[in-house]
Amino acid sequence: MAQQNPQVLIIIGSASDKPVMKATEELLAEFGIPFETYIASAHRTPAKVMKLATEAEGRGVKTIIAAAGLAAHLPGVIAAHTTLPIIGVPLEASGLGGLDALLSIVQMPPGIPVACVAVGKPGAKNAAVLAAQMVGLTDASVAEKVKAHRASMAEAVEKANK
Ligand code: RP5
Repeated sequence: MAQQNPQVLIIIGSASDKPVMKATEELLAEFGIPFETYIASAHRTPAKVMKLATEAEGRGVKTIIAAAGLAAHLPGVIAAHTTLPIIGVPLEASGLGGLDALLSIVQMPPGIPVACVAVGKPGAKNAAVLAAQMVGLTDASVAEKVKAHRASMAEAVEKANK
């Protein structure tokens, strides 16, 4: 999905990551946040990853969500090329259940952080919420939508009780 002034970039390591990361796109759209999604791999297309990361701040992007499976170096490599906050989503792409990607993303060296969310679809959703919370720091309409989203979850729990 390409829009004119993206506030958030989603970068996924492979087209095979698209089904899970659809949840991120859906939530960002619900929060009314303009975003763009790219397929770029830290290992297969490193120059493209570097270009996206280095140009993002100048384009007005506030945060980058990076999702990958296996040896998931994508979020860390992006973090190495920009001081924008990076949200990493570990994906399950092997018999290891995503533990490989989780450790690859979360164990960043001091000074170059990646905010790592849960493995798979829960993390894909939380990446969007966390990005919206960041965007909401300077955009009151997004902050309101985040609060409304939280309230709707509470309502859903109460409804389930009835
Ligand atoms: C990672 O390798 C991708 O993010 C994906 O999760 C995994 C498998 O990629 P494909 O072989 O399906 O392209 O880099």
